[in-house]
Amino acid sequence: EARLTTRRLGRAVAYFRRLESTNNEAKALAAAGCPEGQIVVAEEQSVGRGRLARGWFSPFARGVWFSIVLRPPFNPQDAPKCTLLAAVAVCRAIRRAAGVDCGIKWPNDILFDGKKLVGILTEMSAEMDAINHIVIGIGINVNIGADDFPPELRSLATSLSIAAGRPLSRLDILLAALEELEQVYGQTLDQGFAPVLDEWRRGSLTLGRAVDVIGSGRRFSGVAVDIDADGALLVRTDTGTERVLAGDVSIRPA
Ligand code: BT5
Repeated sequence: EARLTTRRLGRAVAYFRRLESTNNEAKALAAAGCPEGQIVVAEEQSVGRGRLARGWFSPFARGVWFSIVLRPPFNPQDAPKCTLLAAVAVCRAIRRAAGVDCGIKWPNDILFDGKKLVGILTEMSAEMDAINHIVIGIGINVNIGADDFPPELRSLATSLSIAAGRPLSRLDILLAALEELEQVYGQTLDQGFAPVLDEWRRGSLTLGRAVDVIGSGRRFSGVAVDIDADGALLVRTDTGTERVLAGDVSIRPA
């Protein structure tokens, strides 16, 4: 029987059959003063959200669709790194609970076999120069067959059951994710972001690759050389090094 071993994350659980978006519900709970570590889980999202008003396919009982409320003592500028933190933790969880080795595409995609397995959406509420709360929304495709994805996602998306070749327990995946998130978050509170950034670099599919970048109204190509202390992607172009704090990156085929 599965048992949650965390102390803080996932001790308060709001569970729903169907929500528009777990991030929306988590933001409402956070604004109403819920404890740090509160999670919101839904079996299905009717309006699951990606970044920039994009959608997230969230079919009933086929994935782990959840959000976590954190109240970290970080600066607002540290918020983008919380996405990297979550990606590192979820990669660990997937390796441990499903035996699947995945890679991270900057900033928020976890890929297997070049296709998206997990999406992460971090949203922050800050006042003055302090974070009020951060909501990290995580969508993990678990038991979704290749033919179950809508046609437009078939060449882009994959699931743990496809990767592992067998169905998996969604509860096991959720518990492992909460445990790894608590561990990585605790480590970051103690030691700062350097260990997370290093683990992110080791798990990265983006570094060292030729990339096309679209972000902040710009569009350019280059080679992704590193991430900086803010978690921004550094891309070497013909004319210099560009710093990308938010945007979309596509990796050129090798
Ligand atoms: C993301 O955005 O990848 C963030 C996804 C976050 C989803 C979680 S689920 C729990 C929480 N509640 C929410 O409402 N959201 C969070 P982005 O990088 O913008 O990627 C979005 C793109 O991924 C879409 O435009 C599709 O191309 C693709 N996509 C949509 N659903 C997918 C799925 N289930 N699996 C793989 N790719 C998908």
